[in-house]
Amino acid sequence: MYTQAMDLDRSATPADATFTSEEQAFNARIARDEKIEPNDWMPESYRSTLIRQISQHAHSEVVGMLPEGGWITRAPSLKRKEILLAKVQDEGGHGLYLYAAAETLGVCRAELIDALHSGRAKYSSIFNYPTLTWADIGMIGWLVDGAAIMNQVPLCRCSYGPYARAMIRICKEESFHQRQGFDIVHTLVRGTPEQRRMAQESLERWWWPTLMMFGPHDKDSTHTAQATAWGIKRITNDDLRQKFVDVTVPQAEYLGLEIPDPELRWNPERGHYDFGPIPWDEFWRVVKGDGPCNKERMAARIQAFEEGRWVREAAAAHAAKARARAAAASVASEEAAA
Ligand code: BYC
Repeated sequence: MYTQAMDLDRSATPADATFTSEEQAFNARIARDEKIEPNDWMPESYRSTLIRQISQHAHSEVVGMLPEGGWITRAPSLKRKEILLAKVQDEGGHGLYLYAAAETLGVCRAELIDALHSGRAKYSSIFNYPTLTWADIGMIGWLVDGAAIMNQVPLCRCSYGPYARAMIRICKEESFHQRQGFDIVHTLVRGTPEQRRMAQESLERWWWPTLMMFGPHDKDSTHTAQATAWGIKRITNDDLRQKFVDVTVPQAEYLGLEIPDPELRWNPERGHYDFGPIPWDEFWRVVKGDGPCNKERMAARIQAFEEGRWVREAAAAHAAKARARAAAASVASEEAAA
């Protein structure tokens, strides 16, 4: 349902005499849709763009555990609790694959985490909204994971090998997450009038923040043109947002829920749904740190990081001792052989 066509516009790849021979070879590989691997030559700006995007993506997965994590103890049944626990663990795993993919670009994880904790790195705006009711857990799965899949399926064909390969596994898991969210909402809309109201109220809070997840309009997007030329981004922010709206409106109709947009209507000439203006002031406020939960989210992440410090230090001390023992054993065996 969320699969994308992924043709890359080859005309976007320049073959210019002002490029060095290394750059020309790199551009030719991008034009042939070859994967770039960690030890291959790459322009520094390609490397830094990937570090920025992959680490922000990793941070989003890890911060994204918080809004749902708070509902694990309050899930309405043992089955829902088990599913939610597994989903939140999956998000932690996604963060780990992505930090590992970023590390292949020569940056260390401690630096990336420090950038998050000090407010220098971004993470997805969506995780700065509160989860007030159980319906919000359904909405995160249905809408937020649905939007994430729409954005991430094209990244499975990103030009950087380790990122593309991490995304394949992540997308498989996100697909399950989206379905479990839809199942929660589907159950609520078939429940009591109060449960239906809860689902509708939740949709009203999550709809616009979900559309903002795709990032600013293409005309305001700083990175899209270059990221597309490099085969990192395959589909623009606006095109992905439109695909998401087109897929989601019929799902909302099936659920009997009303999307909170009076301007939403099918446009037969465009073959797409038209929708109303996105509240970009709110988006930038949230991105700049002034959303409903930014401070709470960062405080929770920093606390978890500090509470886990002794485990990391103990593991590092154990690894150092094991290395020293192995080195001593190898010296002893060399002496015995001499
Ligand atoms: N929130 O030039 P643009 C998940 C920033 S986790 C905050 O279009 P780009 C899940 C952008 O960084 C899913 N900031 O940028 C987890 C840039 O600022 P900088 C997370 C945003 O990179 C747990 C500026 O705005 N997914 O699914 O070409 C539970 C201009 O934007 C946002 C990913 O991370 C935003 N929403 O395009 C449940 C996917 N949007 O960096 C679910 C990977 C934009 O210059 N990332 N900005 O200071 C991407 O695909 C791209 O980075 C984006 C933005 C489409 C997000």
